[in-house]
Amino acid sequence: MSTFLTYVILFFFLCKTGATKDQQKKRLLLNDPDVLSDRLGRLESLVNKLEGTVSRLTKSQKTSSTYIRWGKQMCPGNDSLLYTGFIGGGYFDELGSAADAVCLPPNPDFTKTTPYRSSYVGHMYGTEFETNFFGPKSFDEDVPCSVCEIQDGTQTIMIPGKNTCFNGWHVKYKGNLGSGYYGQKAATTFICIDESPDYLMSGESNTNGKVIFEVIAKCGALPCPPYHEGYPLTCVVCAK
Ligand SMILES: [Ca+2]
Repeated sequence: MSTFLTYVILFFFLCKTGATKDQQKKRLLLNDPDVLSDRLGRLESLVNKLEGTVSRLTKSQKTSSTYIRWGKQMCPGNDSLLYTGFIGGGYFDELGSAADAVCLPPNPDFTKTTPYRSSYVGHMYGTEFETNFFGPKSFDEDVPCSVCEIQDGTQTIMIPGKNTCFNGWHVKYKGNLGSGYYGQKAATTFICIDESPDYLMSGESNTNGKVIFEVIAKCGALPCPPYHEGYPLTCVVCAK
């Protein structure tokens, strides 16, 4: 038993002595100017590397996104206006019309400046509201659009059927879903028309072109509820 106690005491003594020597070594090293200089150098190098990483990450996070505000001549909030122009697209009564809508700029550039005579072409028309649904006396009014760059996020999404955004996203603009009339020849796509649209100046006459109607729900494969037969669909553009 006494031998065992002797070993235990010896063990703790050796440990304590070892720790004390280590501590002394550390104190000595920290008081050594060469060691301090070396450590400072390594720290500076590490800080430089970290600064580079932070700078790269900050730049990559500044990558923003654009969206089109259909029916409006300005962007919401602090978003930058790239340009405001005219909704362009295919003629409503032509079978081969391009289906999509585009936001045409007001200052187009041309490389060919004589009228092209071939019949084998695509057509670009302006766009009219074809009902009074979208705004006061909107029927036949020509419709503008704006291309906006978001300043407070990097992603945008258009949600048909909603006029609020999900958690973590914020509303850029909300309004009503628009498309062509189902009985017309041209295919179209759904676009989100601002709830309070502007009209192009002097555009109230009936000249047709691409035309926009409200979109209503049709129950069946579409579950009702939550949808309702005949209810016009809202829409929202969200960003985060
Ligand atoms: Ca018109």
